[in-house]
Amino acid sequence: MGKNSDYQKLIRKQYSELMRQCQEHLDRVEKTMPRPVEDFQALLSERGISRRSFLKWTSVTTAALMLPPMFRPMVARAAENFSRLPVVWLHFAECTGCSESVLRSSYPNVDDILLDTISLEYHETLMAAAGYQAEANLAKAVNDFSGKFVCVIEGALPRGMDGKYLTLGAHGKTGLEVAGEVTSKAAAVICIGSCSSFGNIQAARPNPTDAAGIGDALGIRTVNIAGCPPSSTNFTGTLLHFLMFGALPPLDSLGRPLWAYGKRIHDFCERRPHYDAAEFVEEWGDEKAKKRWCLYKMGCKGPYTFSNCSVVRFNDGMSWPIMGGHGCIGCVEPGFWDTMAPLEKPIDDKTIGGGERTVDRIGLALTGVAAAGVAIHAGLSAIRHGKKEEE
Ligand code: FSX
Ligand code: SF4
Ligand code: F3S
Repeated sequence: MGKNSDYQKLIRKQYSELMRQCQEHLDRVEKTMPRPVEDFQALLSERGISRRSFLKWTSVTTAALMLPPMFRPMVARAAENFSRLPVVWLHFAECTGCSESVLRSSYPNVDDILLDTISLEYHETLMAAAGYQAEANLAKAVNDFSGKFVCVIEGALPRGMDGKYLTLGAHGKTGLEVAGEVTSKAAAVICIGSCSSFGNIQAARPNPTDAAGIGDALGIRTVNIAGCPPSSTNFTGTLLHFLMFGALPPLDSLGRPLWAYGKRIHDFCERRPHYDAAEFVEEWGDEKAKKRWCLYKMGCKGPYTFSNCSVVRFNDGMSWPIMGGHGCIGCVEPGFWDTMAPLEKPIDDKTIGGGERTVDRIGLALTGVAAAGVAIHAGLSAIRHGKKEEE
């Protein structure tokens, strides 16, 4: 009892300290960063989001970020200041699905409206400029906001032939050169999607261009919002955390924010009771599929995958892969095209009993890896952009 209340006191003290840091940081942001172009509350009501829905969103987001309810007003304040954060958004080897999925939405929720207000100083898909003018715009943004902007990167970097498999712009610079120049001036580097995080399809065997994720290609620490494409909530939540504390959230050993990628899909899946009852879909479209039984035998890789997809979902919270009837292919994990193949068959073609034992063994091993990667620094990660530190 005594020990418990000492522990609670310690936690309360740590959270009060964190709150003080958060308030001080937001004061600094409001003093030093450019004023928001639009009034966020006015924008919400213009888009039909009531005050009540916004407050509900702050509760959900605070909980998702693994912060106690006392931080709700801080989440709201960070949202109101979202457009103060200058963002330079680079594209390398990818399909642009990440931009499409997070920046375009038919029925905007609060996360989507936040992304609409993002202060994009440079974004090749959305800007009108091209050629020399685009290069000049990038140089200006990097110069004007040196040390203050967040560099968001989509796409992998081909390293073969000194990076010449991917050249950009009027001067034909390689992706490696552009990424190196811009990230060296950024306050933080956030990789959006599995391509920039881990290389993804570009790096799948036999990887003819020697493509890699940004962290590996440049030897820097990056925050990896993995997924092909990733969820907009995981991206906005990470930016909100950065605005609130001036630091990145705690990450797992793969650079993914723990609040979003800390739990295994298989443990939060609506079909899990069917797995436990050994009720499996055996063929696409069979009676068992209609009953929404477990997709393990159809190759679901939820047992090996860490992400909050079942909670945050996609398409304005409407659905997620398993709800849609297909197994998870492990799109948030490094090298999933190779390590999770065949995508529509269990990795290990064993009997159900053997499969279950394998699943449980692998799941436990992966949980151990994630736990070992947890960085507990009073709720904050000290990891900032920079050269990789000694692990
Ligand atoms: Fe990759 Fe994003 Fe998949 Fe595509 O840019 S994570 S291929 S959805 O678009 O980078
Ligand atoms: Fe859900 Fe897939 Fe696990 Fe089945 S195997 S419970 S469908 S995550
Ligand atoms: Fe990707 Fe699996 Fe989620 S395929 S979107 S990690 S359910």
